[in-house]
Amino acid sequence: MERTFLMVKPDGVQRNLIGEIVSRFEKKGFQLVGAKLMQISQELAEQHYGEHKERPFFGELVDFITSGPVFAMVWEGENVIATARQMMGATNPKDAAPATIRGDFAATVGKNIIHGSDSPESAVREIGLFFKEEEVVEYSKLISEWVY
Ligand code: IDP
Repeated sequence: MERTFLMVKPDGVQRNLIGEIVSRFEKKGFQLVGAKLMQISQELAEQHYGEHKERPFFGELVDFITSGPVFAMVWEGENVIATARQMMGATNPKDAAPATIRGDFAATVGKNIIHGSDSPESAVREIGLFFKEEEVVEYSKLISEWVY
């Protein structure tokens, strides 16, 4: 079963969208296996967004992601990495389709509500950055039989 790292960014927390976002992934049939409200340090932000270090918006991105609490999550399910990216919508909300999270709730690329791993390699890296092994819980639900 695949796992991905999803995070409600500070704008999503401030706008009371944690419940809405968790609900969408629950209803889809994915299983929450780790979650915490946390304040990201400068160091963790720079590690997490390391691939964007040379981009002109890097400073702005790190300032934003450390500007308030985020809600970090690990979700599990078949094809959850790619499906979660589809449910999030395009990076720039102006291109995000209706019924996606960014399409429905976000207006600008700088404040686009949610982060999600873009590949199996990023998922492993990001889960490891944000969660200790014992913070990710392995458990089964009877509903899985009705989803798969
Ligand atoms: P993703 O979040 O959809 O995976 P990435 O290309 O990995 O998109 O970019 C990481 C984050 O950087 C985006 O979610 C967005 O918040 C921010 N970002 C991307 N491009 C810009 C930009 O041109 N200006 C400001 N922020 C940007």
